[in-house]
Order: sequence, then C-alpha cells, then structure tokens
Amino acid sequence: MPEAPIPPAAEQTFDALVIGAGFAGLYQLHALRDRLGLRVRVLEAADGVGGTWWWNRYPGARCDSESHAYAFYFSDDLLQSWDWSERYPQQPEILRYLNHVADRLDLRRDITFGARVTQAQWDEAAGLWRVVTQDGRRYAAPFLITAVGCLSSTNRPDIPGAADFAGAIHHTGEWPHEGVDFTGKRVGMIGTGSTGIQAAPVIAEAAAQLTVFQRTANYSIPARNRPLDDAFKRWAKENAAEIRAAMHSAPNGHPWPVGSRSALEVSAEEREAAFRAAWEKGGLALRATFRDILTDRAANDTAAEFIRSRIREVVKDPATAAKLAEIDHPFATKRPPIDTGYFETFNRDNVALVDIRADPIERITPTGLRLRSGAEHALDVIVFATGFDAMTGALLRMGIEGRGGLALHDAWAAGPRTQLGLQVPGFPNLFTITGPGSPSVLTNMPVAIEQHVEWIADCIAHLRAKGLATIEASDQAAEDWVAHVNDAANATLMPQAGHSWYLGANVPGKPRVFMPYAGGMARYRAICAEVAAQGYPGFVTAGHAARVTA
Ligand code: N01
Repeated sequence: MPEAPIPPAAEQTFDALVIGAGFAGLYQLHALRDRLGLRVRVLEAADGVGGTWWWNRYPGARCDSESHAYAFYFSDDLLQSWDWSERYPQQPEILRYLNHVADRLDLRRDITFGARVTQAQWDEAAGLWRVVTQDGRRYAAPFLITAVGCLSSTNRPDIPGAADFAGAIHHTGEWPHEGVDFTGKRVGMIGTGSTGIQAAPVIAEAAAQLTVFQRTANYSIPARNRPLDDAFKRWAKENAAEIRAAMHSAPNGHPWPVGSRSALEVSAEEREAAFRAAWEKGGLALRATFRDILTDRAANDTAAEFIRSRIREVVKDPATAAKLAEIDHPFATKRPPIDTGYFETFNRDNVALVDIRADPIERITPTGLRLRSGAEHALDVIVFATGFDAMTGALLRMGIEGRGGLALHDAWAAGPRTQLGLQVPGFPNLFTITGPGSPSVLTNMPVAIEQHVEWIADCIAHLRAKGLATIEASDQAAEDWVAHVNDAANATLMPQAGHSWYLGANVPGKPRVFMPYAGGMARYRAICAEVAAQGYPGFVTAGHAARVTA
C-alpha cells in the first residue's frame, strides 16, 4: 500500500531513523526494532529494498564474495531458509535474497520507499535529528544511522559533448531496470574496474561491436563460477557456525585463511604451483596465497608477474595482450576484480581495446567518441563503468549538519574524520555504518555490516540503560583514529596505487586520503568490542539535562 502523502509541515517522530534499505539498513531496522523495541523508520531512495543490488543491474553484475559467505549470519532461520544457486550470486538472486530477508523479518512496514534524504540537521535544543526528504516529508529522531553503502554515489566523467550524443549513455551504477538491448549496436565502454571487467564479456556476446576504452590496465582473476550442488548447499548449512567463526577471525571477512608463508621464502617452483592452484580454483583468495602479497613489494611482484603471464597467455593478439598486461600498480592495491572470460573476450572479432592513457578521450561527439589524436570511434551506446564517489560521496550529498550547523562537507573538507568509522566529532547520535575509517570495502561486506549494526545497537542500548541522551566521537579520538588508519594503510602497499578510489583519487577535486581501515577486520572487531567493554572511551556521552555541552 503506498503511503498517504504527508503535508510538508507534519513531522513524524521516531526513536531512530535509518537511511538506506540495503544489507545494512535492513539489519539495523531489525536489530533496533525487534531486539531493543525502538520505533524505527527506514528512509530509502529506491522503490524497493536492496541498496547496491537495487541499482547495479548492469549486464554480468554479480558478487565477488562467494554466495555462502555473502549472507546474513546473525539469524539461523535466514541461513536455513535460503539456498544460493551459484558459487557467486548474480544481482537478481541477491535482490531476491534481500527481499526474502525483508519478508521473513517483516521489515517492509517500517520502510518508506522513494524517500531520498536531502537534509539532516541536528537540533541541539530538542536533541533530535530533523530529516527532510526530496519530496518534502519530515522526520525526527534522537538517533540517525546512515546505511547508505560505500559505493552508491556514481562517478560520471565530465566528458565534453555528452549532451550532444545521439545514442544512449548509461552508467552501470544506475542501470535502466528494463535493461538495455545491445543487439546490432556499436558499444563503447569506459572503465576497466570490477564492473567493466564483469560487464565486457556479457555485452560482447550481445553487441555488434564492443570497444573497451582502458585508462588503467587491471589485474583480474578467473572467478570459476559454477552452479552449487546439493552437497555443497547442505555442507554450508550444516557448517554455518564454523563458516561464521572463520569469517570473524579472518582479516578480510572471507571464510578462507591468509597464507602463513612469505612468497619469498619458497622456491620459484613452489610459488608458481601455489599461484597456479589459486588461479585454477578462482576468486579473490589468490591475494591470500602468501602472507606478504600486500605488504612486501618483491612478494607482490611475484603475484603480479604471474597474472601478467596469464594475460599474455590468454590474449592472442600480442599488441592487445601487451596493453592489458601493462599494469602500473602492485597487485591488489586497487580492489582486484574477478571475472568470467574477461581477457578471453579480447580474442573475439567484435571486441577492440583502446588505450586512452596513451590517447585520451577528447570529447563525445553526436556519433561517438573522439580521441586527442583525432581518431573517431562511431558508437550507438556508451557505457560508463567509471565507478563511484566511494565511501564519502553518499554521505556528503544528504545535507548533514551537526552541532552548531556544522556541515559534514566542511567537517570533512580535508578528508573524512571519524572515530572507528562509526561516529564523527560534532555530529551527536549520528552513526555511519561501514563509514570511512572502518574496514568496510576491504572486507566481505555483510561481515563488516553485521559487526557495525550490532555495535550500534549495543551502544544505543547502553545509552538507554544509563539514561544517557547523546554520544559523540571526541575530537582527540578521531584525530588518533585517522592517524591509525593512515598508519595501517602505510603498512601495506595499497597507497601505492595512486589512482585508486580507496584514496578518493578517481574523483576530481576529492581529498587524497586512504579511507578504509586496512588493519584487518578481526583486529578492528576486537578494538570496537574493547571500546564498548570499557564504557566507550573516545566518545563523549551526556545525560538529558546536560546534553548541550560535549
Ligand atoms: O569502479 P572502479 P567499478 N575516463 O572505480 C575508469 C565494487 N564492485 O564500478 O583506474 C576514463 O574500480 C577507471 O580508470 P582509472 C568493487 O569494490 C563490486 O569497476 O581511474 N576512465 C577505472 O578503470 C569495486 O572496486 C562488485 O584510470 C575513467 C574504471 O573507470 C568497486 O565496486 C562488482 C574515468 C572505474 O573503476 C568499484 O568498481 C563490481 C574517466 N574520466 C564492483 N573515470 C562485486 O562483486 C573512471 N575511469 C560486488
């Protein structure tokens, strides 16, 4: 039943407001409503649940985490009532799963769809977050929790001439729900990150011609996707507790261990055999073959060279192979894609690779793309697989203002500052699920989300039990945490990928700050648990009477 429109002046008050109805928002609603008994409203811009999986409907969209690990583990009922069909779930299947979760936990009645938040202001006197949606609806609550995802604000390149293009331009992150018919079309795809690498083989199957415009060559590992048989499905259900424990103790939230040996302490043959085995098995675990792939450049070089050799082996045209293998950053220092036939796609007659690092795009013309050299590429459809204004983009476009009218935009002018990625100084009772400064995108996301949702619910329960009105990150704690996040990143090779979205480098003008916490999920979990057990040091709490000062 659609909700009746509410007159602009009428404000609805709740105990907590949650923004977003993807994995994070759904579980946060359940945790606050069904465990704590709070009155909660979820505001969701889309017309359905799903978050990332609502918007990202591009051809080939599937998850790079294995399906049995890409699920909620807080509920045995959810685990036992769902079967995944493939090793890596496709977008429609994940969307069905999240709808199943929403139905099974009866979440829909507390979600308002089509509600894009455009303003969220902390009202000091009332001790409330006052939230306004694009269509003028108003809500208020003492607690505001963002569950807006890390990769949800699309990054559309500002290429001159786009408005004149006679064909269609689609961004993968805002894909038309009715799909795009590529039959007989000349398609140009810009971007070779995880998305472009998933989409290219599927577009190539349908289109008359696919031209991939590559600015930065990328590593990719075969996914080796396959249907799951009944024996595996039974095993995953029977061993859910062990899988959960493995994910919770792993640095990346995946249910596989990181190798204990250095890539440099074994013989070249042994190393090659280990990489081969990981390559044949497929998936993200290749980067965990040895313990130092992400921390030692020489160790990393061995993995990087192994993958380059595979690219040269697969791609038949030596010039194309050379362009694909000319990768300028260490392996896994940008999020490593996994693929189904990406490099093989360049062996097709209807697929071409264009190096736009050597010859950049100058403009979009009515009939296609023109490069700086003057070369013209005639196109009917342009696909932007150009990624996202990651981690901060979605938070900064909601008009969030904290104490004294401090805009989040200004508070983060030099880059995001948080305590544990969970709270921002000057923004009382605002919690940011998988916010910048937390492991989030460096992990298997549902594991990171569950940990944050539960920490936030426990924190709010603590405040209520103690009769406290507000909690807010202290300035010093955020200062210290940002320094620690930097140290953790610098202990890895990841900052060496100078153009990665981890650093905000993909968005012109964005501060270059390494945003996710690279210290490992298990370590981070322990830090957060310790903070809660110690009564929330690094956070300032205030009672109802003394709420005003921090
Ligand atoms: O985006 P990206 P994505 N002109 O930023 C290029 C997750 N994900 O959507 O490297 C020309 O990685 C850009 O080039 P460069 C996953 O975490 C998960 O692919 O900046 N090119 C790059 O090649 C992933 O990392 C799954 O030089 C331009 C590409 O576009 C994250 O989403 C599946 C350009 C963007 O790559 C983002 O991946 C898919 C310009 N102006 C994605 N601007 C799952 O499995 C950008 N590029 C769940």
